[in-house]
Amino acid sequence: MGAINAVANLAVEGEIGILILNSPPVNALSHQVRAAIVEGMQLAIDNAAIKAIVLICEGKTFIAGADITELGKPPQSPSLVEVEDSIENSPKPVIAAIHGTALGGGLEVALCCHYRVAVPSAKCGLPEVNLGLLPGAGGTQRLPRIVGPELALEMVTSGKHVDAKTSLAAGLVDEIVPEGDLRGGAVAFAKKVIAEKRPLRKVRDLNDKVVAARGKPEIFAEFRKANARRFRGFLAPEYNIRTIEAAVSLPFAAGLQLEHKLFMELMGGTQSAAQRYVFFAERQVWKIPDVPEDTPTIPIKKVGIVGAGTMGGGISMNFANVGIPVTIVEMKQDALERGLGVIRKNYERSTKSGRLTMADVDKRMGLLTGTLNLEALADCDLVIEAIFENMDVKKDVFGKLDKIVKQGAILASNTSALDLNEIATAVQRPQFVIGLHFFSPANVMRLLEVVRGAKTSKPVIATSMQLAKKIGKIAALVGVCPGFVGNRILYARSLQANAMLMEGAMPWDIDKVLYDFGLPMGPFAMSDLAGLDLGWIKEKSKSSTIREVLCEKDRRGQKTGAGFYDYDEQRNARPSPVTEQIIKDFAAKSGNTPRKISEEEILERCTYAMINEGAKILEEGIAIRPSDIDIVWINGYGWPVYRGGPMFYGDTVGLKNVVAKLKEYGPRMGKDFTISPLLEKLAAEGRRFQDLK
Ligand code: 3H9
Repeated sequence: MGAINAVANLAVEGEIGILILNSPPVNALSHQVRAAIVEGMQLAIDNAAIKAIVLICEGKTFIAGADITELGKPPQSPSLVEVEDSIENSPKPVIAAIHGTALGGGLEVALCCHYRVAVPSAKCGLPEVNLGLLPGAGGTQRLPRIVGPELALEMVTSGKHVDAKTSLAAGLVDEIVPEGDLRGGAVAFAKKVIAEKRPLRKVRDLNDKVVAARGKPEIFAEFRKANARRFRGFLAPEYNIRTIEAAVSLPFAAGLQLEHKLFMELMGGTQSAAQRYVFFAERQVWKIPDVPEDTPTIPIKKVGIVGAGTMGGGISMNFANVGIPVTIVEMKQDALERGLGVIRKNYERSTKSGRLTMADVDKRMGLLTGTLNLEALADCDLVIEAIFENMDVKKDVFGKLDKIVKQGAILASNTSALDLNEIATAVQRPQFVIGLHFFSPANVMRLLEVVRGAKTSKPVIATSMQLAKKIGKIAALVGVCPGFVGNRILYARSLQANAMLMEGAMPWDIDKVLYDFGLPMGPFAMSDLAGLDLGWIKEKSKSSTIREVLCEKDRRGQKTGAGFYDYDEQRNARPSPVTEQIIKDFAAKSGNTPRKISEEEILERCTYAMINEGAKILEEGIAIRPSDIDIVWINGYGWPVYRGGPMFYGDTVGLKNVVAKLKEYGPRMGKDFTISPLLEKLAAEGRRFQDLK
């Protein structure tokens, strides 16, 4: 076996040369890996004993793409295209041997091999779109030539990984070889290629499938239409579609040229910069500086949930989904039955879309036990309290749980705003108390804010983070403050939105700006969805706020057919003259002279107030890093990923500009508004949040 460089070897087995890459963690196409492939190919070609070449990887996966850390930096030779040429133009057949995932540039390299074999668990994909990119090394031109434009469109715009069986059926993979013996299977396949004198098949020369789609623009028109909602605001999906169109309508070389041009355009834009940042942010968020990876964890074999309402039910589903039994406690039998009924209905809805079978539903429901007896939680390893937001009631429940639940178990609260440290005073084991703030609907939303109390122990934190991963959430560790990270920033935004109502803007003016910015909805549409009567008590209502007046008029949001907006039967919103009058009356009382507020001002005041609040959160150590705040807002509130989260957006706009604008708006920002010293400091130094280490 001959070493090529630190990340590759060339082994010779009879007539087969085996080029083995070993560059953990994912064999990404770093400069070193690229150099190794070019050199290894040359060595194999020069070796007269070798008749065919197998390209295979050590470790957990085949090449998972270009090295994302190198993207955007000055190119270093050999380029990926040179690597591909060295394979595709080889006079000896090259076989890609795939395990794990062949992704992005990795699949593009495999597509330059003459044949591909894979183990049954392998997956192939072109996920560049998730980085705001398109496959820039020929993938957009080669993939449709193998699998046809329809599947290619789906793959490049969704980034989804296709399993080995589907890959085989689509022609992407030529043979499935036994799991656990990829090398043996690939060598056997290579021998067959030699024995049968199979040709040096180049994907670039396959034209049948693209020719068949020529002159059928409806393929693309329909695809665009069907996915318009999913693609809203994103550049990359449309660019990807154009490259597949080019594969169909242009010769290979011209298609490649367009691919390169569009790739470079995306690469230089802010959307891709944001999405690449988010890729790493999603991986960083799990790393807690003072809770090392080897921190012991508590096995969670049984979970208890207090409260079978919307939150309790949704939370329970997360655990049942991964096979963990859950005991749900309610106060009254009818509430318990209602809660369990809602869970079943939610599951049954998934059978309609084909995501679950009825057997799956029964299995999951079988893991849920309802009871009116708190004592039934005695042997749980984790109990999550999910009752309404009232400190006294929560403390009472925690006090009881402390006496009932076995020692060593975690006692968690799903509070979205209350002081976790105060809740922890109700128990004798505050080190076992933590906040697990799920977002509604808890069975759907990906975000989990894990709230660290002053006394929460490291194993309890480590366990919570590990469990979050297990149930498919993305968890951000945050500290205790009103509203934690997500809702605290939301509050800063709503102060601005409400203030602007008093200055002359209407809810729909503000919502439109934020929707156009890329959020799923603005603050007023969101309030209507959540219900305006959250925390509203009829008897105490004194017509003192817009919200109170709306509730008094039974405009309590979507559920009553009216809130800030009027709703039709299909819940389509339209501006409401009633709301408009209420707002105008309040504005008149406030003494403001109404003015036309520009879209720019609406956007800046809302988003810059958020950035400012985020900076305060960092100053106070409530979030570990700016990118954690971005993860919260992307996954909990639908901040558009192509804008990278509020903190990244601040960096994009330039913190100097943010501060200058906040100062310009001055008193309009509110009498209690202050600029974060950290934000001012970074702005003055010309630094970004990303520069904070
Ligand atoms: C591309 O190919 C462009 C070309 O078309 C054109 C070029 C001209 N580079 O996710 P994990 C790191 S664009 C650098 O936790 P898993 C990751 O940060 C690329 N680093 O593991 C993490 O580091 P750390 C298209 C990468 O088992 C560690 O590896 N390809 C890369 O859950 C482990 O990652 C993609 O977009 C990379 N390409 O999942 C694929 N990939 O430990 C991106 C990973 O320090 N990768 N790292 O936090 C993935 O989807 C997943 O990593 C994978 C493994 C499924 C492979």
